[in-house]
Amino acid sequence: MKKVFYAGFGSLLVTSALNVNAAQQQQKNTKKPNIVFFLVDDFGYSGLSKTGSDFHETPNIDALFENGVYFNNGYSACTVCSPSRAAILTGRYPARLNLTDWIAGQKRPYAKLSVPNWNMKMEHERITLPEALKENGYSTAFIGKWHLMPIEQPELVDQHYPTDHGFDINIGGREWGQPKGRGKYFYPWDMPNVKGGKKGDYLTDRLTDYAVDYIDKHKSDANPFMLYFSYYTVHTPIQAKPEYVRKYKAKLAANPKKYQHRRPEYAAMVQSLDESVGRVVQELKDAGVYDNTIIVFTADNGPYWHEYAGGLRGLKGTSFEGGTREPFVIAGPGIKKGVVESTPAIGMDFYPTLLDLAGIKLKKSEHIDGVSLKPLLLANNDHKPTAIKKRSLYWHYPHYHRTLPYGAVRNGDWRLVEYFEDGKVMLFNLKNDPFETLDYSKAYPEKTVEMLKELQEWRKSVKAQLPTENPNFDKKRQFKKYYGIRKKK
Ligand SMILES: [Ca+2]
Repeated sequence: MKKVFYAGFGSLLVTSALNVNAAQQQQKNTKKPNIVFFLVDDFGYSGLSKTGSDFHETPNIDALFENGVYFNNGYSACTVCSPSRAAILTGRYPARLNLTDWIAGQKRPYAKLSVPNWNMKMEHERITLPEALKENGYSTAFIGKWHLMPIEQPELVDQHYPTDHGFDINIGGREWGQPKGRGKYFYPWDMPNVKGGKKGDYLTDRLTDYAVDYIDKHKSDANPFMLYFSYYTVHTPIQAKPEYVRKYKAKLAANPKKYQHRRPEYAAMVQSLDESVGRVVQELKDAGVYDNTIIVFTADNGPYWHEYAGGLRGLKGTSFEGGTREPFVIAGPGIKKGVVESTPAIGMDFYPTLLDLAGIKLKKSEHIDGVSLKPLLLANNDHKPTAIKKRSLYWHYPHYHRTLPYGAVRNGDWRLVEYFEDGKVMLFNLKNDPFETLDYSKAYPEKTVEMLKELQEWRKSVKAQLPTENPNFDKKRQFKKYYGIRKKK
């Protein structure tokens, strides 16, 4: 009897263990994919070896391109930080959010036009991407630069941390558009929840420690995670590890005329970025979750400091392609590998695309300006992405920066820019002239009128705010620049 009992108990244990294994297997098979979202600051189009840099060394990021689909007509939603970031998180055009400039924007009180009274925060009524994922069981972590807090309304700032918009954890996110700790990119950090470190430690490395640690802690969870790694790098101040700077100085000195990208300090920052991506990907592999993780790599606007965007016209803060064309890669389970996709895509598309790839019902009333790129991503796919290929993309920047206030529309190979001060338009054909050297508006008047009308109708449809005549316009003082926060009395 005793023996039978033990035998029975033993088999119960075995059965139970089998059930657990089966359950784990089942869970593994049905568990939604994890998401790792790499968002780089001020990176622009050509900072990677893969996208044309002849000087930077980016083997780890380039490997993402080999493992996924690279949209070589991928765009950020704006030519500056905060609007692009809000567009990714809400799936809405900055114009529709009325969040149209970096926070807190440039002040030009004597310019010809007064900029509209724009919104320096995401409204809580919006269901953000991390909130939509949380509704579906995801753990969510934010690491790095946030730059979405209404600093001109100090009483509201505490309601707009990453943790107020769908992230369980915030490491380092504040109102800052760049590192503002005493050491900037070096210790001491003085950032929310960024602990530890010693003299000489580098911010990109420290934030990567947190990313690696987060994956390790959540690798065995029953539920999936989204890690949103929003780098402070490669925004100014340009500060890099001295040993890497020495390396790139030597590289440049050995072939001084060879390179288009030729800033050793910047190249050294890019190397730290690349190592960070490599460490996170390796951790995904070591943790056994790589095969069930979607990886996104993109940036929020064009390059600022190193003044080269792969030959594209313009940089951050301009109306040209160099301001908004970005590396734009999506890799993961079921996604084609090493494919270059030429269909234009934009920051708002990530929200519906990630939901769709995770098998989550789309929230069409939220991400209304994005489309799911899934039909372009999957290897086995019957869906014809005709509508995605035909759609137009729009930009609305009613602000002064390294540009006059402007709007733009891209359809197919054509791109039209309209400047609001004087109504000047420029028409480019990106197929014939990717560097936007030729204005076709006079040669193609019908196309110009058609696209201008389309842009204007779109602005009405999203209730875009336009600048107005400035009663304080002063021709002599119009270019005086006011940076940063308006002083409160
Ligand atoms: Ca930026």
